[in-house]
Amino acid sequence: MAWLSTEFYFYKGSAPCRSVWMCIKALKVDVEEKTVDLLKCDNKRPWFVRLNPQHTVPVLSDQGYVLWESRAIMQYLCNKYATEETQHLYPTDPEQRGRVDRMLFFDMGTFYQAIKEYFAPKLYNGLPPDPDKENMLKQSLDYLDNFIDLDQGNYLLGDKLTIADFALLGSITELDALEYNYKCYGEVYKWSLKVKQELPYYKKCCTEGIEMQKTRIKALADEVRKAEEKARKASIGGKK
Ligand SMILES: N[C@@H](CCC(=O)N[C@@H](CS)C(=O)NCC(=O)O)C(=O)O
Repeated sequence: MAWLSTEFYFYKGSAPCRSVWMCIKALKVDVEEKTVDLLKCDNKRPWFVRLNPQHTVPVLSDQGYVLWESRAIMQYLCNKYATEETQHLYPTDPEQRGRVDRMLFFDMGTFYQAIKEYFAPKLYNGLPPDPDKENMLKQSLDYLDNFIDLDQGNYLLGDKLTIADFALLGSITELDALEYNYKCYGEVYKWSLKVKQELPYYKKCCTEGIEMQKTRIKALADEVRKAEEKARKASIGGKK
């Protein structure tokens, strides 16, 4: 019965969806996976806008309780479904939790924001990224690089995997889809490689989505290139 089930509305090509999906897998929560195809504008259909008036994915509907915003969903899922074994994902100790929250806010307000702003022309209009915004992205990668101390453990906050790893790794997968080279940020690169290799669900939750996003970005750029070519030919009186 739908009301009693836990549904996860998502699109593989969306970075925040990939973060939540990894969290669902880590917690072993039994969800019904419901694809909302952004390319078909499923998120603008009345049934979905009734669910989430902001029409974004991911959305979780847990026995009728509806939540959107990826980081809030991960916090909720841990609060509700973490066991002794998975408690480390969102620790209850105030100081440890504070550090996780700090990274979630850093991801939302600084890192993912910088990716979105720099790549907005490419993501939405098939144009090169905005050079005026590149420093913002470089600076946030620099911050992240300094936050990570792999001597303390393989994860963002030391020796325990937390939802901060899922959030930031989700953002990193967006950089992967955009084919942005972050190898020069040594700690970021090493951390991301380690968690990608270690998480048994990384491939399922991320690989196909990254490829989908790459394909969409390429198709958009091709469209723009063809339109420009057509306009150029028309302006010099060439044949169509
Ligand atoms: N801050 C939100 C961002 C969600 C978001 O913007 N999702 C995009 C896909 S990556 C979306 O659904 N866009 C469709 C729309 O805004 O209509 C989160 O982390 O969940």
